[in-house]
Amino acid sequence: MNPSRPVVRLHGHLDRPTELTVAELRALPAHRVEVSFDCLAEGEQRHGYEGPALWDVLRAARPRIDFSGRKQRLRFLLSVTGADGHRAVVSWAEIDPDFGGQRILLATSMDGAPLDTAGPQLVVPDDHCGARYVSGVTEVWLGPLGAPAG
Ligand SMILES: Nc1nc2c(c(=O)[nH]1)N[C@H]1C(S)=C(S)[C@@H](COP(=O)(O)O)O[C@H]1N2
Ligand SMILES: [Mo]
Repeated sequence: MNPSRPVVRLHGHLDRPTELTVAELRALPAHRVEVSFDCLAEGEQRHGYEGPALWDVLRAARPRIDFSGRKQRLRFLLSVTGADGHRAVVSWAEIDPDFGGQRILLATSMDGAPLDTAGPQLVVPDDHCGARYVSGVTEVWLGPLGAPAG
């Protein structure tokens, strides 16, 4: 990986797994959001982010999910990993317009500053806590949850 031009690896249950740079993410329709979230360490943060919806990024990679009904997709989840190993789960239903329809973004800029070098940031506008705002995203995995064990 070229550290000055980080890529996000989209993998898992996808017909078109791929690696995308921040510049390539900008080719998708962009959304702009102003958010505030609470950080346990730093207190309240306010930022403006711009970037494509995670939903659009994933649809382009062709999720191997049966969309004929609505129940089949509910066991799918996304695992989003940052460059430092910080990782958060997003359930498919959170971003699916038939369910939560949250406008979760993979931001390509923060407060007007491009994230090409740092890598994109996950933006979860409805979260009160900032911990899912995973920065320097390197990996998004999509897959189904197996039968609960243990
Ligand atoms: N990769 C990565 N992203 C991360 C974290 C982290 O430790 N690693 N911390 C999270 C936490 S706890 C918060 S509150 C926000 C802080 O975002 P900010 O530094 O942009 O204000 O980033 C989140 N994103
Ligand atoms: Mo935080």
